[in-house]
Amino acid sequence: MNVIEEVVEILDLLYKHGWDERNGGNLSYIVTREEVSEVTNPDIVSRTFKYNCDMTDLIGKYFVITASGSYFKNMVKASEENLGILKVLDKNTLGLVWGYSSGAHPTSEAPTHLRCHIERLKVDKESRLVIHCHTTNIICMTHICPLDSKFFTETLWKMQTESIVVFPEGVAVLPWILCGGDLIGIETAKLMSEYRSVVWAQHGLFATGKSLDEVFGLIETIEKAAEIYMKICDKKIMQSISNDNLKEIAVAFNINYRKGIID
Ligand code: 2HA
Ligand code: ZN
Repeated sequence: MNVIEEVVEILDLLYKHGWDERNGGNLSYIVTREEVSEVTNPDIVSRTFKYNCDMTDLIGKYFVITASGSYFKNMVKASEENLGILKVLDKNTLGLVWGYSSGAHPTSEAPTHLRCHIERLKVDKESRLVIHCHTTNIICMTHICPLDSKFFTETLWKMQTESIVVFPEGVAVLPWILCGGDLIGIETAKLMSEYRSVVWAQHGLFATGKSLDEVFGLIETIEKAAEIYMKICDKKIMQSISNDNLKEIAVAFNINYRKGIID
């Protein structure tokens, strides 16, 4: 499979899980020149897009980025319309080398994605992927829980044994902020220096990582924990995972979990 086929497979799965209705969600994925060459000539730029965010750290890199207004539902049948491959040409410019065949441009969240990549690459040189999606139960939690990273982290860790193994750094939470703008991008990117996932209140999730499988798995695990929470939050609890249980998991799996949550 080439990178476009790999990305389409994940976007289709996100759609089928119900996390990307209509034009909800977006993705950006760093791909190598060799991977781009399997799809198109990496040196022919057909259009450019200007941004006022500073992309100096990303110059020369290629990205697969979902199109503005694209429906994940349609990715399999119309990937060339709904996806683009772009090269960071200079500090403020993306150049299109493939895709957006109906004249589209990158997702409105592109500057947020690029800011997140810059922060993640500072702490993890192998980081490649940012996915934004509208995970139902995480959104539910932001209506009824305190919008506090510590609360979300502890609660999600305690919903199932796997949580602390999959996201030992926890999850960060932002209050409601207008999407598509600079402020939400700057605030999300700041949190990305410590977290791979950031919850947007009443909106969804931003998740990052090294590979399509890793990030999809992170989203699935966080959303599964949130689903369990939503199913039991109004029930009488007979027993749950204790702080000591979590510490036992951490020792057994050699997990360096975020301190200050359960200790
Ligand atoms: O692309 O999800 O946050 C549509 C969105 C904006
Ligand atoms: Zn969204």
